[in-house]
Amino acid sequence: MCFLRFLAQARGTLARHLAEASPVAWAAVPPDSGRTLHLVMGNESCDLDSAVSAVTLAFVYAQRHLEHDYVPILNIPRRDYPLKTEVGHMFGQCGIVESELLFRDDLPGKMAPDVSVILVDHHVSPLAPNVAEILDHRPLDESSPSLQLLPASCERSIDASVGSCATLVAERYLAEEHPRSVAVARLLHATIVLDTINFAPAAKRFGPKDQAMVEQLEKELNRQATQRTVLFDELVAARADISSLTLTEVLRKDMKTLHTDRQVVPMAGMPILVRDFVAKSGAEKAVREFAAGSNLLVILGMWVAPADGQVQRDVGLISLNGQSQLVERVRLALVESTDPKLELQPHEPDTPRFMGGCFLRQHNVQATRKHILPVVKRALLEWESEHGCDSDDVYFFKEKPQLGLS
Ligand SMILES: [Mn+2]
Repeated sequence: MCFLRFLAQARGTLARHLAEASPVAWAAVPPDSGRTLHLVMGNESCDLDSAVSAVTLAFVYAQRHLEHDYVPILNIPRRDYPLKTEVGHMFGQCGIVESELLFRDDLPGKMAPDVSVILVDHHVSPLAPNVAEILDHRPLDESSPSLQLLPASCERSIDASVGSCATLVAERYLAEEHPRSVAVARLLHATIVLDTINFAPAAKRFGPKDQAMVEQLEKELNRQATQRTVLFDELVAARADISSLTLTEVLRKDMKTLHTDRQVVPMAGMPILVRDFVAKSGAEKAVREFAAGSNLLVILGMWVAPADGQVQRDVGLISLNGQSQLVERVRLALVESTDPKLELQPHEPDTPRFMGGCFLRQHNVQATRKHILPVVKRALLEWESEHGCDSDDVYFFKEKPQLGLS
């Protein structure tokens, strides 16, 4: 069966395994079929690696084990798919349409014990008791309690020496002659090139296996290694292309949530500068919609000049209910942070006023959210410990605001 037909049939395959009568629970598979349903799932960022690893591995296994069913699931709600612009770009190039893909919200809430799950590009999952196999390239997270819930029989292929989970899928794809698919080879190839930062020595994001797999895929696709740069630039541009997104979607595109005991603080990353974002008409409405229920919103902007690849970064802090002391506290923590120094300074010319927020240019462009998040968290915890629960100021925190993401 060809790859595209396999994807087109996935929904029907899944439906056969679901109870028609009860959409909230799994049906037992008809006893005479004996077919096990295997769900192949990537991680919740649904980046290119996760999406490609899921669809390609499901296809390869389905063609090799015809006695069972394999269904790829993208681990995001369907409405977030447009945010994954580089996934949409590569899938579109290969003729994969959104309506044929299956998402987390296509699954019922409860998982029957006889459903098998294959995790790609992650290994910590709430579905741990159902996991039969793992392909991942993140170092094993021994501290995670979900690891204890994995069945003893779970096959683990965890290889932190590779830059891309797609390399591990490519290894399996190339190990046997059947099946063969140009789309599968293209998707795996593109993902490895993107994840390894096009094998940039300075980034050190690849190992010998990534190299070997990319070369074998190029042989199959009849491509030259010299064509990689064009492909890499195209994928990076697709990832940063927000032209088809609403401003709220731009905020949601790459967000992480910081939790303390009393606060939920969304940290949005975006491929434009915050100062340019807040200058757009409708920005305030988007901010209120995105951060509804939270007190503080942190926005990290990054702009890569297309001409020379020069990076600019900036940071925005906005209190949704005008708590300027909290903004000031987090601002000070960031300005005084030395590990690393962020080198924050007002924009020149300064950003026009926007929702009472604070907007700073980050001159140390090497520092990322990974560095900024712990500084913000520490500041929030200190703030909370100084302002007891009985203070009027923080009374509403006790409500444990939910992130309104609609
Ligand atoms: Mn990955």
